[in-house]
Amino acid sequence: MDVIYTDRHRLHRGEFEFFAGELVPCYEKPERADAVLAALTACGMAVGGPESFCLAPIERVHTPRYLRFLESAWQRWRALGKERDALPDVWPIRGFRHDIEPDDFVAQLGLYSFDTATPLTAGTWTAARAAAEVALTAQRRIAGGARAAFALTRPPGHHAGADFFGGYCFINNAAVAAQALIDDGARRVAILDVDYHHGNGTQSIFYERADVLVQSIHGDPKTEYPYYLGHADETGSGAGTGFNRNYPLPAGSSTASWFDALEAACGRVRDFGPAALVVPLGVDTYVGDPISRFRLDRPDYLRLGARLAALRLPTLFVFEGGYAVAEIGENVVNALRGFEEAGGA
Ligand code: 6XA
Ligand code: ZN
Repeated sequence: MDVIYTDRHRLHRGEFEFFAGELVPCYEKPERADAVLAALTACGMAVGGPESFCLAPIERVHTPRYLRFLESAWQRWRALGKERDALPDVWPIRGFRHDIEPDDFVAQLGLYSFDTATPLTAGTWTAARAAAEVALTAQRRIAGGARAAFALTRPPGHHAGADFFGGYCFINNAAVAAQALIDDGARRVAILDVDYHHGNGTQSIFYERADVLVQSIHGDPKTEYPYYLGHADETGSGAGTGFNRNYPLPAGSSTASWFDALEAACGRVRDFGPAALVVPLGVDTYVGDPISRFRLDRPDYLRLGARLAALRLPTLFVFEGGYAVAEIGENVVNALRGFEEAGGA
């Protein structure tokens, strides 16, 4: 299967994040993508670079105001005399105004974000934009008739909404790719997010849409990040009613129950009849992941890939989370190999 990758991801290298009130080294680090690339190369997968794109396909998913903010953020932070990464410290929660953009840079940082785990750094914009180009290049392969492609994106994307960043994500790579598939003529696209964390950004972007089915299997938000979205009763609204499905599972759930959820989600993909499938692929479902609590083991990713291949759809995998760096490459390779060996590509 075609793999798209760029080493521009390394330009985004956060130093610290807040984790349960403590400043700790970022879990989301360049070594993650480097490890995946090494594993893919070792097993002989063809790796290509991204094409260039203007902002238009990214603006189909994100607001111009938000993208302008991201693009200029580092320069404005530097102009305040700052050298370390930018992190927000105030947010406009319930009852505050979101329609007026404050002039103050830190206030804007809060307007456009939702956590303290996602440092904005000197190279964040370049890396995030390059990741979107990786996803769009992989999308073009699918639109051009490829059976499958893997976008090795970093920073990840599925927590980023139309106008906010968080959860290590700035641009929602999978959403940008799904929208591009629609814009290239697909009547319906299914997204099946298998990362440990609920894809809140993707859900919010497509929540009122009937042409993009969004499903996510994840740790129950009552105890797991991102906490405030991802419950089973969130099924879409307006025209999108019935086109959003969540499968929250308790932290510590068995692998058997995870695959039961996958089976239910695949059944809904089949019934929806999409032209293509987008899979935000996080491997933080791995039993050894340092920040997550499911129990999938290495061979389980082969089974995941094989199950997705059985849907017989053009399939675009987009890399998301996974923090057990020593095993991350093997787990991603297994998902893609499982797909290929089951006749997927
Ligand atoms: C912040 C946890 C962010 C989780 C990011 C992730 N404390 N999302 O892996 O899929
Ligand atoms: Zn995750």
